[in-house]
Amino acid sequence: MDIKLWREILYPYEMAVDELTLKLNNIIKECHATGEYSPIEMVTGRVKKVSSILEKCQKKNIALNNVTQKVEDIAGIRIICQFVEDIERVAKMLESRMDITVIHAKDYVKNMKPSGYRSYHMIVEYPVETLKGLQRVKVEIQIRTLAMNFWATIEHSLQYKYRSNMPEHIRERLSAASQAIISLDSEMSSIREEIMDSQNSFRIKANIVAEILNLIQNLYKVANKREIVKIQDEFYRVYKQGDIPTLEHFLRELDVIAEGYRAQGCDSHDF
Ligand code: 0O2
Repeated sequence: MDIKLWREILYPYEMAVDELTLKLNNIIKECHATGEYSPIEMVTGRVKKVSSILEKCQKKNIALNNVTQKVEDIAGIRIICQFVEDIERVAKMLESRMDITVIHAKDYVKNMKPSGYRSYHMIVEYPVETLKGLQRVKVEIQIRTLAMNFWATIEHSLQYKYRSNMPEHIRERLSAASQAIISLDSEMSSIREEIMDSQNSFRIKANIVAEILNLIQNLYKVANKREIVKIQDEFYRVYKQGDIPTLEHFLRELDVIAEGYRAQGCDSHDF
């Protein structure tokens, strides 16, 4: 197959990876904007290199004209979560999406691989609009915790280094490390509520402060300078106190002032 043909084959996969990465990142953004906890911490994506596709075809005896049917991870998305509990939540979220059709899933979290590898895998179909029309491409979505990802990344590079000859003592140490990862994940899960609470109040506070600063900025354009200085001093005083109810109360008061000036809707794009 010549390079041009590979480019044509891989282009829809690139579109799928770009679109899914954007959409999944938007879930994180939406959660942050609404002050909700995001079960997704981070998203990455890649299209498999031609050399790796060829290697896989050789290993699995796949004819090149069957590549798109038989190689299911040409497009890959990796979703990283903070807690083990988030993995199932994210998987359910994906299953219920209109733009994704789940073909099959493998749960290596419940059924750890002999290597110690843990992750939840989904092979899905995702439609992309290309110049040739609608194409449904397969995408492998891997969902795992930060700790699982740390282990898998290290193990993957060691696999690459040793190929099929990984020394027994390294294998044993990786296996011990994977047990440590299980303990770490379960320890984190046990204090999950506490961690989530503190992250949540940090986000809520950041959102309120952003709204306050936005209103003050809008008032700058319409209110008299002495009043603005007074509002700013009051904001610094309230901000130093740091508690959410006081900040919320200040925001409500500021809202009333802004309403008086009709300054709520002014945005910074106004010339
Ligand atoms: P790469 O280089 O990451 O792309 P498949 O090989 O996908 O056709 P298989 O082996 O049944 O079929 O799929 P599986 O087991 O779900 O593995 C798919 C991917 O999961 C792998 O892709 C790896 O990315 C990851 N994976 C699976 N097992 C391990 C493991 O023991 N250690 C690590 N670090 N990753 C693993 P590739 O193509 O094998 O590799």
